[in-house]
Amino acid sequence: MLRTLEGGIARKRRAATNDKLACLIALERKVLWLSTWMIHNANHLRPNRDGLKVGGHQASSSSVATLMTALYFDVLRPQDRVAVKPHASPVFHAIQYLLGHQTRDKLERFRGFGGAQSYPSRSKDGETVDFSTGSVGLGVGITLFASLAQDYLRLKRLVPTDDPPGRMVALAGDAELDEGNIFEALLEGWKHDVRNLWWVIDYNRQSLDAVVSDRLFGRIDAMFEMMGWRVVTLKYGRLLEAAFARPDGHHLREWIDACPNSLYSALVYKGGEGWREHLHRDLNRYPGIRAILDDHDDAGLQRLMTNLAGHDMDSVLAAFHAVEDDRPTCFIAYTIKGYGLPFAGHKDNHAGLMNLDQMASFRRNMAVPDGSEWEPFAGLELPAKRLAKFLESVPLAGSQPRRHDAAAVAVPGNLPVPRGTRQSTQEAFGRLLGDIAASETALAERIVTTSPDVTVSTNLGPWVNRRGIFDRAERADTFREEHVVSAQRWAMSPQGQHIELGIAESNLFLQLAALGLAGPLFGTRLLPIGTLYDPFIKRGQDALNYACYQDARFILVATPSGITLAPEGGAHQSVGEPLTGLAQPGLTSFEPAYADELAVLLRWAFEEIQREEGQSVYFRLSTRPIDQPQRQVEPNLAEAIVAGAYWLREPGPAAELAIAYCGAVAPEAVAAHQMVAEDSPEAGLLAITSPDRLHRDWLATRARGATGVAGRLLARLRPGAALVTVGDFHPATLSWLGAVAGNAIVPLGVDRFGQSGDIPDLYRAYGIDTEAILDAAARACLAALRGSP
Ligand SMILES: Cc1ncc(C[n+]2csc(CCOP(=O)(O)OP(=O)(O)O)c2C)c(N)n1
Ligand SMILES: [Mg+2]
Repeated sequence: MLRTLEGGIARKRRAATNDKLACLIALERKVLWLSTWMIHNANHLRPNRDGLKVGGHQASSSSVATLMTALYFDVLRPQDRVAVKPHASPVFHAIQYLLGHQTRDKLERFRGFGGAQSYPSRSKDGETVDFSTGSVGLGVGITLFASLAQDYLRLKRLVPTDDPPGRMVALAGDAELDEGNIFEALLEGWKHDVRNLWWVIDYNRQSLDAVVSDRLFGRIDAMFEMMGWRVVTLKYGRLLEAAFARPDGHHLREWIDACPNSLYSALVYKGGEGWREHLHRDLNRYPGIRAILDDHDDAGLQRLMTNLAGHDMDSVLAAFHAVEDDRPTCFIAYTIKGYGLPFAGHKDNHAGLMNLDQMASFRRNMAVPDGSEWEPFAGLELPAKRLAKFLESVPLAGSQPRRHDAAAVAVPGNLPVPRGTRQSTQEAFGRLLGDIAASETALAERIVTTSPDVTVSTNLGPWVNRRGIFDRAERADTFREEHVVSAQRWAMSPQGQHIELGIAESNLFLQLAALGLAGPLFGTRLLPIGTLYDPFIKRGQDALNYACYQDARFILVATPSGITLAPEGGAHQSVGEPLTGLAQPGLTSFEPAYADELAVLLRWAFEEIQREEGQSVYFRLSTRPIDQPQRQVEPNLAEAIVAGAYWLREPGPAAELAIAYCGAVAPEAVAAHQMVAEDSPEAGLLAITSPDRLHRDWLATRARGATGVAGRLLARLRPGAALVTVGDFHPATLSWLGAVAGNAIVPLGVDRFGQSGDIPDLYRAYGIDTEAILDAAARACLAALRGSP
C-alpha cells in the first residue's frame, strides 16, 4: 500500500518536473525569438531617420537564452537581485515581457527614444532592473558589494531576517573577466567573507573582436577556487554525455576537450559537414565513432556537437538547484555565441545582425506566422493555456513590487559648527562626523562610512573610534589588547559602521553604489559616506559614473586635494576633479573654504541624498588650516552657501571689480581683496562654495529666460565690470562665469602637473597667490576699460 503511494507520488513529481522542463524549453525558444526579433525590428523594420545602424546583439543574446530562461522562470526568488550582462539586454526585456512586466510598445521601440534600453538600466527601464549594466565588469562587481551591503543590514537587524537572504546574481560575459575591477572585487570579497553570491559566466569563448585565447582555459576556475568560491562547470549537455557513454565515446570527449577554441567555433559555424570531415579525419579508426557519425545526419551532428551544457535546460536547472548553501558560487557555463542563429560561432558575430533572408528562414524554424511576431506563445508546440499557467506560477511573476520604498531618515535642523579659529575643511569634516558619532540619533545609526585604506588620513578616525569597523565576525583590536598605544581603535564586529576596503578605488565606488541602493534593494536606507584622496577619483571614475547612472545615493569626501596638499607632492595633486564635479550627472559637488560652510552643506547633503529627485554629493576638501570667519550663519547665508555663492565682502554700488574664489585659496583672495579695497573700496569678494550648483542653475534659469543665482550676484557690479576667479583647480571650472553677465574675466587656476613644495612656493609657481590675483585684477580692469578681456 505504502509502496504504491510512494510510487504514485514519485510518478507525479516526475510528471511535474517533465512538465516544467517542457514549458521552460518552449519559453527558451520564445525568449530567443523575441530577443532576435526585437533587434531585427529595430534595425530593419522601423524607419531610420539618421542613417545610423541601430544595433543590438543577437549573438550575445542567444548565448544566454537558456541560462536566463532557467533563472528568471524557475530559479530566482523575489529577494534575489540580478546584474545581467549588458549585451543580453534584449533577452532580459523579452523575459520581462513574458512575465508581464514589459510592454510590447517598448519592445517595438527597443533602442529608440523612450523604448526598452540598449543595456538594462535601473533609471530608464525602471522597476525590473536591479542593477544597470553597460560598462563591462562593473555589473559583475556590484553584485559582490550588494551582497556585503545585505550582510551589513541583516547582521544589524536593520531589515527583517525571517526570510532567507537574497542571492546576488551576475550573468557575466566571459570577456568581462578581462576587466581588472573583477579581480579587485574578488579579493575584497574574500577578505569580507562574502556570501550569497552567484556569478554565472556565459563561457562562449568569444569577446567582441575574436575568439578568446585557449590559454585562459583552466585559469578561471583556479582563480575562483583560490578565493574560496565553489566552481560549477557546465560543459557538456545530455546529448553529448550520452554519446560519450557509447563505445569509443570517450575519444569524442577527448577530441572536443583538446579542440582549440577557434577551431571549435569555426566548426560550429560550418555545421554538420564540417564536423563530419574533421571527426572522420581524426577519429575514423574507432568503430564506435564511425557508428556515431553514421547515426547522425548533418543537422543531427550539428545538434550533437553543439550540445554544450549552457544550452541544455536540464543540465542548467540541475546545476542551479544543486546549490543550496550560501557559499559564493561561480558557474562556468559553456555556450555558443550565436547559438541557434546562422552566424553561430563565427568570430565576427558580436555585432552581426541577421539579414532579411536569414530572418525569414529563422522565422520558419521558429514557426512564427506573419503578424504574430510579438505573440507570447506563437509557434510553440505547447498549448498557450498551459504556458500561461506556468508563467503565472513563476516566483517572479505577479505585481509584487521589486523595489522597496524605504522610510526617510530624520536629519537634525543643524549640525554644530566645529569650534576653532583656524582649521582645515578636512579637520572640520572629521569633527562633524565625530560629533554625529557621539549622538544617539537615527542619523548616526544609518550612516555607514567606507574608505579604500585612507580612513585615518582622510580623518574618518573620530567616527571609526566611536562606531567601530564592520565585520561579520567579532575581531579584537590586538594593539589595544596588547596595551600598545594608538590613537585609532581598530576592533571589528557586526555592529561596526565603517567598511574598511583595500586600496582599489573602483571597489570604493561600487561599494558606495551598493550601499546607496540599500533602500530600494533591501528596504532600509543607509547614508553612505566614502572618503578618498581627490586625485584618485580618476582611478575609479568609471565606477563613479556607474554609481551615479544607477541613481545610487552617497556622499563622497575627497581630501586632500589640489596643489594645496603641497609637500605631499606632484603625483597626488588633483587638477580636473572639480570639472568632473561640474559635469557628472547625478552628482552635486561643493568645495567649501570654511568649517561653518561645511556644517551647513553636510547637513544639507544628508537630506539631498534622500530626496526623490536628489543626487549624490561630492565634497572636495583640503588639509590646509585657514583662519575662520567669526560669524553666525543665519538662514539667508546658509541658503546662499547651498546655492553655491555669497558675497563675503559686499560690492559697493556699481562696483568696477570683484574677486571670486573657491576653496582653500580663500586667504589669498581675502588678502588680495583687502589690498584692492584700499584703492577701490567698492570691489566685492565673492565666496563660491559650488561652481557646479552655480553652473547648473545658470543653464537652467537661462533656458527659462530668467536670471539665476550667479546672474543676480553679478548684477551687483557695473555691467562689464572686471572679474577675477581663483581656485586650486583647472581655471575652466569658473571661467564660464564671464559669460553670465558679460564681465571682463581673468580666470586663475592650475593647468599643469605640479611638484612638491610649500604653499607659498606652489601658489606663486602656479599663479594663484595674492600677487597673481592682484595682477589678474589689474589685467581684468584694463580689459573692462577697453571693453574686451
Ligand atoms: C568597459 C567596456 N569596454 C568595452 C566595451 C565594449 N564591449 C562591449 S561587449 C564587449 C565584449 C564582450 O564580450 P563578452 O563579455 O564575452 O560578452 P559576449 O561574448 O557574451 O557578447 C566589449 C569589449 C564595454 N561595453 N565596456
Ligand atoms: Mg563572450
